[in-house]
Amino acid sequence: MVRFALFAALALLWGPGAWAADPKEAASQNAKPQAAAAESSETPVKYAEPGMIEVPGGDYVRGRSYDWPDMRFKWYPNPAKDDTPIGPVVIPTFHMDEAEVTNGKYAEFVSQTGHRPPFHWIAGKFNEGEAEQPVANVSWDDAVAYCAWQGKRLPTEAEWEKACRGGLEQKKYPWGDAEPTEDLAHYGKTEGPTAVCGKKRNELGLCDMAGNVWEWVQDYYSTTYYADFTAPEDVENPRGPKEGLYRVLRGGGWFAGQSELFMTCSYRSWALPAERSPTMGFRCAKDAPGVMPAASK
Ligand SMILES: [Ca+2]
Repeated sequence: MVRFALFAALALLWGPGAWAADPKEAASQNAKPQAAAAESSETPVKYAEPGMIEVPGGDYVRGRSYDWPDMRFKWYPNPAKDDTPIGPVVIPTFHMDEAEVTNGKYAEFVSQTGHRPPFHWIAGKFNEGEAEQPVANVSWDDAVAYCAWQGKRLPTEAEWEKACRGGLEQKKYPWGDAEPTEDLAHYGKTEGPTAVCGKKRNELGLCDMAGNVWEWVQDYYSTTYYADFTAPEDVENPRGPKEGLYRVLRGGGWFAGQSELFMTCSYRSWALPAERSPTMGFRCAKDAPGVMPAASK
């Protein structure tokens, strides 16, 4: 337990910018792509529109509803409690990309718009064999620009968490409370990300909500956002703090230094919007037709 606490404390003291940046050193340019795992979903996926899945609106309990084994120690770092207290939120029905945006899709965007490619692409092109891997080394602004080009937007933090949970209530992970395995998530690696949708989909049919790459969401980050969340109107379609330095990242990534706790549906990370890391990508969302817009800022 103490070892766990020390690790968690170190990870936090290190700071998210630091540990988001750290994998850059681990990600060798010569890293070989992982072979795409076989599609493990047996239930046919129900699409709302090509590549997108409807996330039913309604209320759910947001946040971490269980204790970490050592969090009752007085010295436990406060930022680790940023996903508490839990509370109900209500979001409208929306559409979510089934998968993280891939290199292949991002390359179309780069070629059609002249937008800057990720800095590790050589001569503006991703490595052969990596078309189906999630794009990484993209800033929050790159992600926003890509989604806008697609007629979409980033999901809000509350939307992302609802999508992660699917129909499950107050569970740790997209699949329930069982600890992650190789079949469920791509994590604990040194080589890099893997082709999207190679692991078991969640109940809604969404891929890689835990692991593969961290995902930018729309909201600004504040450590005390959930604790400050007291006004009744905050419950309805929350969109995060009005301002901030950092943007939220969700879902954990492939990198070995990032433990299971980062892959829970409640875990909140953050980075400067300009940060680009081999562990960080994104997916887009969209208002459902005829439903009140979710994010306008
Ligand atoms: Ca992910």
